[in-house]
Amino acid sequence: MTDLFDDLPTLDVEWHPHWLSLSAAADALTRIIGEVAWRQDTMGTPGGRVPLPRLTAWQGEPDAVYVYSGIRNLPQPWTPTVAQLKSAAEAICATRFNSVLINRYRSGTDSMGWHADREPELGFHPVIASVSLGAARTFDLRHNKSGVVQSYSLKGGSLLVMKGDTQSDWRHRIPKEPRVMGERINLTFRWVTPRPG
Ligand SMILES: O=C(O)CCC(=O)C(=O)O
Repeated sequence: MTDLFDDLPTLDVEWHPHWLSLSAAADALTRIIGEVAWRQDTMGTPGGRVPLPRLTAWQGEPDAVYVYSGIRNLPQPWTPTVAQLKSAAEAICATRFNSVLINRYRSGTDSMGWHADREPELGFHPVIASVSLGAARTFDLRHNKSGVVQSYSLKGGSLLVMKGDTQSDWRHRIPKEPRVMGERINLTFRWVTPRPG
């Protein structure tokens, strides 16, 4: 017998909307803005290379090298506040992370397009812990086969853990929201297969 719900895609995420208190999240935002060395990377387009619509940083263990969109990320050392968040994320996820991609959205006109974190160095069924600080932004997940979209409002202090088939079966994005004035920082803690820089 076919169950009516058999075809609905299941999304393997854990959602902790109030993981950090409001004051802890605000404090972490201020400290991370100050302690991280921010980069303005570029991406290739048919018209040539253009700046990414956000600032980024990659921190981690020295051998946690990560290549995405043609950008080879050599890790910067952990900074104090990022290291604290990493330890807390490891405790709740019961796993280890050796790196983090940090994205800084200066306002609602900064964004990230549809993609999945499927690089070989992330391995099969990666656990990725996404910590948000600052202004709330919409996070869309779209199922590859059905096109079903599931959205979250990633408020400051929230934690979304993506697991299982989330990267193989879904894509995700942060759409532009021009009415959002505030700044937002997102940290995605990951385990990448170590390799020499
Ligand atoms: O800013 C976010 O919440 C999403 C970040 C993201 O998609 C990524 O790091 O792959």
